[in-house]
This record gives sequence, structure tokens and C-alpha cells, in this order.
Amino acid sequence: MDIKPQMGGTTTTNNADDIQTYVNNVNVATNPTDEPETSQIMGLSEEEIKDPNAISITIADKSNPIVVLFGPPACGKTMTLVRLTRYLRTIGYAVEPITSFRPATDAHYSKMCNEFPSMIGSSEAANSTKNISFMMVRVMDNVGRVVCQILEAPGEYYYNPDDKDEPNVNFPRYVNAIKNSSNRKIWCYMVEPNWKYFDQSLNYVSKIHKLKRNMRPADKAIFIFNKIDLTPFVITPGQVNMRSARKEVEDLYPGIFTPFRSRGVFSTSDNFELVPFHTGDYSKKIGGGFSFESGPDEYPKKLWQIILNYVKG
Ligand SMILES: Nc1nc2c(ncn2[C@@H]2O[C@H](COP(=O)(O)OP(=O)(O)O)[C@@H](O)[C@H]2O)c(=O)[nH]1
Ligand SMILES: [Mg+2]
Repeated sequence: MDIKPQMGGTTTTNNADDIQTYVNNVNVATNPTDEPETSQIMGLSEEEIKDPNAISITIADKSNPIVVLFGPPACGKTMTLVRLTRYLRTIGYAVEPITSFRPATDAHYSKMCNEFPSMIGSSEAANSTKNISFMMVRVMDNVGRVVCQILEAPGEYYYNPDDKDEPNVNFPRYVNAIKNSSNRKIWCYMVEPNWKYFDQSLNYVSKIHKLKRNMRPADKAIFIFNKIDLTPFVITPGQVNMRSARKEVEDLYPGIFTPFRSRGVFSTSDNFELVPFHTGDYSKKIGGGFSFESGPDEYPKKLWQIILNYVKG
């Protein structure tokens, strides 16, 4: 079943109570799973954590597009990669880590690459989140042709809520290297309904706008509205009241779409896609940690359709 955006927004099962509860929750924005926040970034050496400019990357494949999952810590980048990978495998694609992305001497990265297949299948959500934090993968179709590369990187270097200099903190070298590489890019800007640092949303918006000025005409933008399960806009699995969802994103992140719209003489059009997403459900385990169960297939299916369209054109 395809996700059918309810553009009219007339027949929803959401009632006023749901929405009020949701609004109250948004106002006390919390991490849904109360996960302890770690300042440690897996996949980086001590030296790299101290100085992100020491992080070195190699983009060996300069021809296939790079899908960049962009967003602050805990918005769901890793779990989006996990969920998309699980889905892609069921429809015949191979998703594998690109080992040459980081120096061969980087033991952390090779360990992540080796563990990637088992982590993808793991029900230990916390494990995936903890262990995959900086990874470039390639997606290949059933005849082994590369379709695209997907990058999942530490959110701190995209937007760091703990840095009072945001949104004026410069990206570290490796982010600029990706930004400036000749590959076509599909930027996936992540937004969420209950961001803990909601008061900084304008700063995050301005960081996205800054990046927008570095997008080439052939690059594409997707806004992923993750954690859609926490909103009252879900009608049935995968079917979301998109009119309300979009309005919500605009309310939570004022002006976010502005530079991604073009004004014609008679109308204005979007140069982006907004896609609702639900990575999965997280249940607290006795003894600590969280168990992860994939969300409905409709979400990764829709996201993949959009990515594929953008890869093609
Ligand atoms: N309710 C809900 N929570 C989510 C969803 N996706 C991620 N989360 C929560 O957000 C946390 C951080 O996700 P993660 O992918 O590690 O974020 P990252 O730092 O951007 O890579 C997870 O551990 C979950 O608690 C989702 O679709 N729904
Ligand atoms: Mg992550």
C-alpha cells in the first residue's frame, strides 16, 4: 500500500483530545525513550573527538549520488539507515559498508563495517545507535549496480545544541569535503515533533539554509519528518495527514522551507519533498536498554521511492 497523503485533510481519525495531548507533549519536549545521552561519539578516535578537523574521509566513488542524512544528535539518522537497510534487503537490494571511506588504520571504522550486518538485524535498538554513528554505505540493485551511497554521520558536526556559537559553528573539514565533492547530493534534512532543543529550532533552520546555499542545481532536498508515530497525524500505518504534518513542521521550524520554494508569476512551487517517517517502536527492556521493532514498511517504501526518483533525475 502506498502512503496516500491526505491533502484535503478532511477524513482523519485524530480527535481533539489526541491533538491536545500531543501539543502538551511537544511543549515539554523530551526524548521519547529517556535514553541516557552520551557525549562519546562511536567510530571516532580520541584524537578525532578532540579535533573533528582530524577526521579524514575518502570518497572513492565520485559518480554515484550521496544521500546525506543531516540532523542534530538523536533525531534518528542511525535508525533511519537501519530501517531503510532492512527494507531494501527485503526487496532485493544489497546494502554494504564502504570500507575505503575511512583510513584502513581506523580500527573503529573497520569494526563498525564488520558488525554492520549483524547490527542491522539486531533487536537491540540501543546497540545500533551506539555502534553505527559514522558510516558510508552503498546500495546495489539485484544485478550489482550501485544505485547510491548513504552517509550517516555524527549529528554534533551538523548542528550541535550544546555549542553556544551555533548556528555559526563551521562544519569540520570532512563535512566540507562531502559538500564540495563532485557527487550529486540528496540532502535529507531531519526534523522531529518533539526535539528536546526546540528553543534552538531557528538556529537549526539557519544551518540548513546555509547549507542550501552550497547545494548545486542538480542536488535534491528531502525533509524527513521522523518520529511521526509521536504525532496525531497518522491515520493508518503509513497514511499520514500531510497537510497537518507540513503545517506542524512549519510551526516547529519557522521558515524552514522558504529557500526551497520557487516563486513563479502565478504560483509558488516546492523544490523538495516532505516525507513522514517512523523507524520503529522502542520498548524498555527489563535490566536496561531498549528493544527495537521495525515500523511499518510503508515509510521506508515511500522514502526509497523518493530517493530513487531523485537518483534518476
Ligand atoms: N518514537 C520514535 N522514536 C524514535 C524514532 N526514531 C528514532 N527514535 C528515538 O531517537 C533515538 C535516537 O535515534 P538515532 O537514530 O540514534 O539518532 P541519531 O543520533 O540521529 O543517529 C532512538 O534511540 C529512539 O529513542 C521513531 O521513528 N519514533
Ligand atoms: Mg547516529
